[in-house]
Amino acid sequence: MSYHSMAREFDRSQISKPRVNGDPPKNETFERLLAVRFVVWRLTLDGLVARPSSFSLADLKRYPSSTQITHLACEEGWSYIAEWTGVPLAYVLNLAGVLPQAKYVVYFSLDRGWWDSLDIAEALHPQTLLAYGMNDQELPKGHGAPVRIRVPRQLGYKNVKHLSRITVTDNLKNFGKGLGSTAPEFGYSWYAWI
Ligand SMILES: Nc1nc2c(c(=O)[nH]1)N[C@H]1C(S)=C(S)[C@@H](COP(=O)(O)O)O[C@H]1N2
Ligand SMILES: [Mo]
Repeated sequence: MSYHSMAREFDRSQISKPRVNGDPPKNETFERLLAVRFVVWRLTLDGLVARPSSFSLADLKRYPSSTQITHLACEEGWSYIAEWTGVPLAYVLNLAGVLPQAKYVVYFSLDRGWWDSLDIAEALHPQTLLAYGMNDQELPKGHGAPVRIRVPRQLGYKNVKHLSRITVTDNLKNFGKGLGSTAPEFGYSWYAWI
């Protein structure tokens, strides 16, 4: 359970049948983005950073990529192993320059209802990815196109799909009910380490 421990990584032969939990966003913004294969999609990065930024999918794909074969475990009791490709969140945070007073990274979906947060240590962990690929393909619509966060040390719900914005903050009080995520509003824990 140390901050530096790594989630287990698997062999290609262990990749299993994926399962989708949650429908893609049902709004015009998402439909429009999908229709143009996300070329106008941007990921906003703001808050306690030296250089607030916005990234296209092409920008993210230009950065150093990382691939992992890891286990996604839903709190409801099912799981699967898949290969995920993306840019480490740490890389993108370092481009923007996280300010010293930062404590959490909060991230939001194009699906308005879904958002969650990580502490800075988890956000900078080498296995925490902004994933745009899954099992050697573009990230499918059901699994979070164009980009989702992949945090393999944490339960499924922390792995928010269809990202739209990331903000860096020193406290979680001003987001939603102040619990750091939608999940705790329904009785799940914010701290969802496996
Ligand atoms: N935007 C969004 N992100 C989401 C969800 C969702 O419904 N919408 N479901 C969460 C839950 S509960 C789980 S278990 C995982 C499932 O990811 P998968 O559908 O790619 O298997 O995504 C998480 N991220
Ligand atoms: Mo889940």
